[in-house]
Amino acid sequence: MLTHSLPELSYAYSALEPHIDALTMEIHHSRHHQTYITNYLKLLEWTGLTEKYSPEELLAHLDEVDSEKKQGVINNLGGHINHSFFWNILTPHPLNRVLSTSNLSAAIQETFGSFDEFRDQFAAKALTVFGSGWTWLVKDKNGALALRQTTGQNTPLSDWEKPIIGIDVWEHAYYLKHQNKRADYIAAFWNVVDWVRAEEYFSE
Ligand code: MN3
Repeated sequence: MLTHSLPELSYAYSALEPHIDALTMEIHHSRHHQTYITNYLKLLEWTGLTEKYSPEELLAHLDEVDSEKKQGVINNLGGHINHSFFWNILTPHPLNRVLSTSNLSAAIQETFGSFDEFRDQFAAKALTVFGSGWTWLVKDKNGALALRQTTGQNTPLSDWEKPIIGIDVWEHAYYLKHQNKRADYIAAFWNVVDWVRAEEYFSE
């Protein structure tokens, strides 16, 4: 379960090499992700809200946050929730990197026509997020698969949609290795997606 502290990765920073490099992983996790947590904890100091609610619960109780602090909390709490999700949808294990025959693969086939078509549409969305944001495969409120773009650290959870996979396309996620070539980073991402985990999220 997610807490208000930095979750440990289940793999080493270097474990996703050569697809995602160790230095990017280290800075992204230990600095960027940590900073989101530090920032919203500071904003909510003395309010008791982080003792009362888990991160996901807090997202559903933003009405209890002072109006002048709300956007800062949304940005930084979103950063914590999104990055915690992101680390778990990546894997160093070769067997997990394959989408085998499953409920999810059948749903992708049905929704997008084929896996290649899904991948092309997802990649096109990830490529066209303007500025900083994310692209997601989600299960919508009706249980159907859909693609979403979010800006900043907004999360599909705020719209009651369940992320199945997601890619962080903020420059900090790829600039060290790929500079401005976001398409190369998206291409590398497909090599490290944990489809076993995605299947679990889809089936929950
Ligand atoms: Mn990031």
